[in-house]
Amino acid sequence: MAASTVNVEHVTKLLQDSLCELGFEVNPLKIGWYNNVLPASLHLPYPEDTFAVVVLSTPSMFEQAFLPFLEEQSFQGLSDPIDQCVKQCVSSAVSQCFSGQNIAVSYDYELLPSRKPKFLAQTAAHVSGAVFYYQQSDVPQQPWGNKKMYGVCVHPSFGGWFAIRALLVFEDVTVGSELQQPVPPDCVPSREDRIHLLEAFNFNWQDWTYRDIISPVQTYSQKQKDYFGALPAQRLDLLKTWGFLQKDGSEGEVTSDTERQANGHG
Ligand code: B12
Repeated sequence: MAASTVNVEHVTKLLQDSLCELGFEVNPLKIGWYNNVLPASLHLPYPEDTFAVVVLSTPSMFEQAFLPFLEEQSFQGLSDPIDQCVKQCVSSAVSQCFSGQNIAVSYDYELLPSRKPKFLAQTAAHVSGAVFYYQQSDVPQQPWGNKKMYGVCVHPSFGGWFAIRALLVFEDVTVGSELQQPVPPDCVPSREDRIHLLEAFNFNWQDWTYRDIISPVQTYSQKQKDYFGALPAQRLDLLKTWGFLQKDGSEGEVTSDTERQANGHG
């Protein structure tokens, strides 16, 4: 299919209509914005005006998409239930809204054969303007010496109570100047708070205090906290206690390509 231009608002609204009620947020971007901040080895192989959308899950995804997904017994065992649910929601929205179009969908947990992530979720979310990605380099006179500190995104409404789930690249669609790059909302402007944020994310991520660096409009429900607070093997047990899985363990072991499960990316 030849490259075509697109009405960005129309495409974004179509996806939004389908994914918002499931607790997702969609944010448009151009591939050039993403590639511009990355070294060539991490570029996505598309022209800079290529249209893309980054998909985030908000706190309501758990109740609006995940519990119904379990209820429908769509869970297959073998891979992470949340990943399966997100994949089902995103791929059915894509095929309903844009059937026949070439759309490359990458999920946060997918790796290339080189073991690099298929896309850098935090960079994509930052350049789309959905969140601010706070990195070590955003702290003047860093107090950590040579220690590598992982960066963390903060959402202006949800603080850290969200996850970045997928990148959709509309391979045959280019956009022009009608899509302007938004400035991400800097909701942690002070050096002190940025230090506090990065230390909480790197040293105490299990206590989730980094998620409350700003006052969020909504956090995860207690049920969702129980789920993401559990290790993967315990999560299956939780699902069993909630009545979603058979107690004989016939769904098998949950495995994943990445070690993310041990950390419970929620
Ligand atoms: C591998 C991985 C890990 C690894 C390594 C972490 C790392 N950051 O490298 C481990 C296992 C340690 C890990 C742990 C966790 N992780 Co993790 N992880 C990932 C994963 C899969 C890839 C990250 C990665 O490899 N990045 C590569 C490095 C090199 O990228 P980078 O540091 O950003 O560097 C680039 C930028 O600096 C960019 N750049 C340069 N200049 C500029 C300028 C600008 C303006 C911008 C925007 C970019 C930019 O260029 C660099 C590359 O050259 C992502 C999902 C994904 N697909 O991205 C989740 C992800 C980063 N993890 C996430 C989370 C939540 C966690 C945990 C809290 C676990 C949990 N329970 O949820 C812990 C916390 C960290 C800790 N204390 O251990 C979330 C972060 C959400 C957020 N709010 O930011 C992500 C995005 C997953 C998700 N689905 O939302 N994780």
